[in-house]
Amino acid sequence: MINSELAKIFYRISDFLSADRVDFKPAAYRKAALSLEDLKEDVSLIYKNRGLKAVEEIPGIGQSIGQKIEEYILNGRIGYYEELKNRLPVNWEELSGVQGIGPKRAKLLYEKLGIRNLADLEAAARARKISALPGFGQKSEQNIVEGVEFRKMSRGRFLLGQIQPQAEAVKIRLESLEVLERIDIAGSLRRKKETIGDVDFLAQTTGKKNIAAVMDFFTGLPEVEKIWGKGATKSSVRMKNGFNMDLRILPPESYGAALQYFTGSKEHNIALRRRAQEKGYKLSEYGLFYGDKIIAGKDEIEVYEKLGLQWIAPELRENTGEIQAAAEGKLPDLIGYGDLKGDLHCHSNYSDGHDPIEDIAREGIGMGYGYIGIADHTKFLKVAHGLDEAAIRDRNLKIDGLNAGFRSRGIDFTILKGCEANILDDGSIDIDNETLKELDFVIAGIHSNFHFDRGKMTRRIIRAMENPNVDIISHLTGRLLSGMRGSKAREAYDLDAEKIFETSKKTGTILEINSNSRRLDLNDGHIRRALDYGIKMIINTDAHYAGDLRFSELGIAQARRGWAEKADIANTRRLEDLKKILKKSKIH
Ligand code: DGT
Ligand code: CA
Ligand code: CA
Repeated sequence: MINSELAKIFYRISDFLSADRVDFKPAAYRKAALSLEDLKEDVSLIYKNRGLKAVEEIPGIGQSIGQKIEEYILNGRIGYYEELKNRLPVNWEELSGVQGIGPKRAKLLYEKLGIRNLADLEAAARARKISALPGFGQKSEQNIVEGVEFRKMSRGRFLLGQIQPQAEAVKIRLESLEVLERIDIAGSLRRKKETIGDVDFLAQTTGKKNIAAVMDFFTGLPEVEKIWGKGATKSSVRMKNGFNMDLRILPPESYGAALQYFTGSKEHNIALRRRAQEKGYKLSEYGLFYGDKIIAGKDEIEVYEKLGLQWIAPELRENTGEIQAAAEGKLPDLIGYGDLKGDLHCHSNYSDGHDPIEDIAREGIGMGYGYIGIADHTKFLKVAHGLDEAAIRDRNLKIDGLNAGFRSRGIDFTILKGCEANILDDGSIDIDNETLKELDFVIAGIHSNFHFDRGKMTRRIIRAMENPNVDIISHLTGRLLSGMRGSKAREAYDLDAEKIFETSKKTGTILEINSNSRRLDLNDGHIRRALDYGIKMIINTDAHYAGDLRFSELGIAQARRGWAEKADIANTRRLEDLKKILKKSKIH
């Protein structure tokens, strides 16, 4: 599909135009880019089959952009875009990934200091040349240094939520090959790490002809952009979306050992090999050996068993104590992917969500849930159409009506009335307590002033937790991972997590595990630490579309990576039991 290539170009054009401080046009190009990303049909096919007119009729496109699409389809380039690029010849991909660098600043940095890329930017910031420029100061110079560091760290990785569906789709197509006896996803994707470097497939088949057929199919996938290598045991490709995939072919006798090896992590494997050595064995991707004799290899479970270990779920394989726990038979009984009974963080079209409450409820019912909670933004967040007290009450009536409808039709499903209120600078909440009390639950989150220092930020959140009407804190650390659309990363707020966990324990405030692929906040490390405190957590999706409820899978993966069990997660409970831990100040 050229839709995503074109979308990328239009995002760029939009950025170039805003660097030039042009009005309106940047928004038009962004809109076109978004529309192309959502378009199911390949725009070049629309053009081919139904002509330019049909392209221009796509929402957000119109005549001028339509012609540029035509130009790209016919010539593989857009003159207007080339011209803009020549005027500002910087590596925008690199620069825009740095926190605090927008198009206007990039232009200024290029014109005044000749900064074209990340290396130039870092050098200039370290040489203190940036703070002297108009509109920059020492603080923003320091931020740039930190932003560059952070950007370097996260470069070249992709979000789990972006890669997983694409890898699953490829897997399904490979499964359709009759000559394939087995196919598995290994690597960080099997471990459900929040970001993925590349996708690792393992497959089982035998015979030259069959292997060649599988490799032809794999390297011939329509999404493949470049073939790095193609052989009898391994092929590697780059996909049009920018990520790499490896496929390894294995014989049945060592398939399990290879699955273990290529699932990693490297650290887990090193520790496991050491354990094998201590027992007088040798472990490799070919099997577990005693001298020349293979004692395990066919099945992964057997490899662990022969090493005196319980089978370890891939999400735990990071060498953070899982091998010891497996040896003692003390691995956690992890929360399962089907264990959630509801989702409390859904935005409806009363605020900035896309869908009406009834559609979100229908999706929840379809997922087998017993309840969902509507947590619309509140008034401080104007960009998200935040609701004031009166609007909340108005929406509550609507929910009461829908619930009455479920009861009268004998549907065992409840919509809970909630909100995602804002934690203001001093830790107070932007909705009055009387209104909060009328709700079934209250989420509070930070949506402004992310840069507070550690003490101030920690006090701010603690004060919110001490409000008896606040049940849940959403996305505690505010970190954002950078996505494939080049969306910016944001570092976690500077806060004292230990103090917050203590307060959570004391006040009974539940901490959210936000399932959004860019957030996954709490992260795995925090989840594990929270368990030490015995804090309750909840897995929410922060859905802005009804379909987003499905992303709970990512939050569950994160919870499993944090060693969480079913009982640790509030929304594995049935509604009656959940209610007992909500509204912590109220007697039910
Ligand atoms: P990624 O792709 O960066 O997200 O992370 P992984 O874990 O998928 O790493 P990758 O694709 O380089 O390799 C897949 C697995 O293969 C890795 O998790 C463990 C295993 N592996 C690869 N190279 C080594 C190595 O040098 N030593 C050991 N012990 N294992 C390795
Ligand atoms: Ca990998
Ligand atoms: Ca790999």
